[in-house]
Amino acid sequence: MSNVDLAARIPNNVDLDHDPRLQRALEKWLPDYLSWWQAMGPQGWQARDVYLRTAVSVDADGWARFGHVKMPDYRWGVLLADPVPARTIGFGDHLGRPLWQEVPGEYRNLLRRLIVTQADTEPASVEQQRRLGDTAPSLYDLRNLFQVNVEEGRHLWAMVYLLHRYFGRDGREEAEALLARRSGDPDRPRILGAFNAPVEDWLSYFMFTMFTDRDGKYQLLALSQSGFDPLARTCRFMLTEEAHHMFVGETGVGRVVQRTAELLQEAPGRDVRERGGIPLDTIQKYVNSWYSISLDLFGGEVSTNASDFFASGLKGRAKEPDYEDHVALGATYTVRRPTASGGDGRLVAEEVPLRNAMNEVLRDEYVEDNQRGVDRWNRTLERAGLAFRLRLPARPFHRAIGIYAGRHYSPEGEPVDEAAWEARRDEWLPSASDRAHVADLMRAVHEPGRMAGWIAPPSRGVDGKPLDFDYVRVT
Ligand code: BYC
Ligand code: FE
Ligand code: FE
Repeated sequence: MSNVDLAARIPNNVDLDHDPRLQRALEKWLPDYLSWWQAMGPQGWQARDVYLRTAVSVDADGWARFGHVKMPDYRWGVLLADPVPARTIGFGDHLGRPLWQEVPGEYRNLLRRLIVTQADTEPASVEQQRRLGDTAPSLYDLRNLFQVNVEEGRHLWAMVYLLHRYFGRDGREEAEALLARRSGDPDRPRILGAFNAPVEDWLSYFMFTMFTDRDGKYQLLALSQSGFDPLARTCRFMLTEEAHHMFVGETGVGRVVQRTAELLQEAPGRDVRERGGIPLDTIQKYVNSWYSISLDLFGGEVSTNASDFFASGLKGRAKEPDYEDHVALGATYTVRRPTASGGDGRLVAEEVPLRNAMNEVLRDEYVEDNQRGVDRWNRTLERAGLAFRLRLPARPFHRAIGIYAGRHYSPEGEPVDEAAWEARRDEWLPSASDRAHVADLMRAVHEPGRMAGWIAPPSRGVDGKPLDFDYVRVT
């Protein structure tokens, strides 16, 4: 099963050549995908050679091949992880029953919605990042941007395969619609909030890959547990690629922190802005912004959708096998919700049925994972002898989805009224002048091995190559 047919027009390990109808359908979608990629993918770089890894197998060792390719020639393939022997449905009402290899009729709409929502984020992120190539701080970073972009394209392929293979005509229509929506377009926006937010500078890009791609990691972990086996296997392989996206984010922000720390050490007390760096409090505001937008991606704290996804066996918890109780009936979960409407927003603990709190359970794991990254950034500050520490804002801060939406909270989680929010907003979220300063620093650096002045070099290159390797051939 794990043999990948690389000679095929669509590389795959799903025996596409034994299903001519499906193969024709996907081959018909391929040119539409390529037109979308040309129109909405990295602008101005399609003809350049980029040192990219391509997934060529699903074996843990040696699944990727590196080489210079032009992005439109990237081999976007359909790859499913090998089946897990003897796996059965691991949670919900069908616990212990055989996995579904075809769509269970009663859950068709629920499942399609999950797949379409996941799928929609992939091209959305490519659209959000399409102009960043103009201002990359180094060829190393430029290459990493394009690597992430082509892999998000492959993630779209992964989901479109499921839509075409398992959902007939509706699936084909959804696959077309995925190429028609546009990030940030008021008339046909992408489905989820964060995927309509502009990503205009590289600090935002690193925050996006740190926080928003990490939502991807947790949603994919939850879907990897799915009783619908093709979805589980697809997501399992996507996670292999996803790790690099978060590496780009965490080390990207880490290198900015490091550079700022160096500038502060060289000239204590001086404004790092004058020396071409990004102030720590600006970095904190970008954290506040992207972290809170990404928290929204987990959906409401109390959600009947989440309960349905879990009960049906379609979407589990990130580490479902680690729990003892896989049915989650009768159990409760404590959420801190604002006192009833008209109240002042103070939070009171409330017990809710565990199944309804599954979004929050997943968010808990996500928060912890982020904290580990923030702790690593703070170690850099500590080593530099600086007192400043970065931190994740409290969960109610700046939320648009769920029980905190429509109210205001400080980064410490204290309720604040409208006037206080307006007065302090620029302390908590990037202000126009913070954005202007960051925008001003965004200038492309194209000399191999050189870095822009606002970011430290990475500790090593890609695929064992030196830092001054020609990761992207600019001419
Ligand atoms: N923005 O019951 P509720 C990735 C909607 S990222 C706008 O509270 P539910 C990637 C919701 O749809 C991973 N709308 O939430 C990262 C519902 O609408 P309806 C993407 C939102 O349904 C970087 C209503 O509000 N994968 O891969 O339990 C680069 C009430 O919703 C939002 C997935 O998301 C929002 N933030 O949970 C590239 C996995 N949140 O039904 C890629 C699949 C909620 O009233 N999706 N709404 O019309 C899901 O599991 C669920 O749809 C969600 C929402 C967790 C997203
Ligand atoms: Fe993805
Ligand atoms: Fe990603």
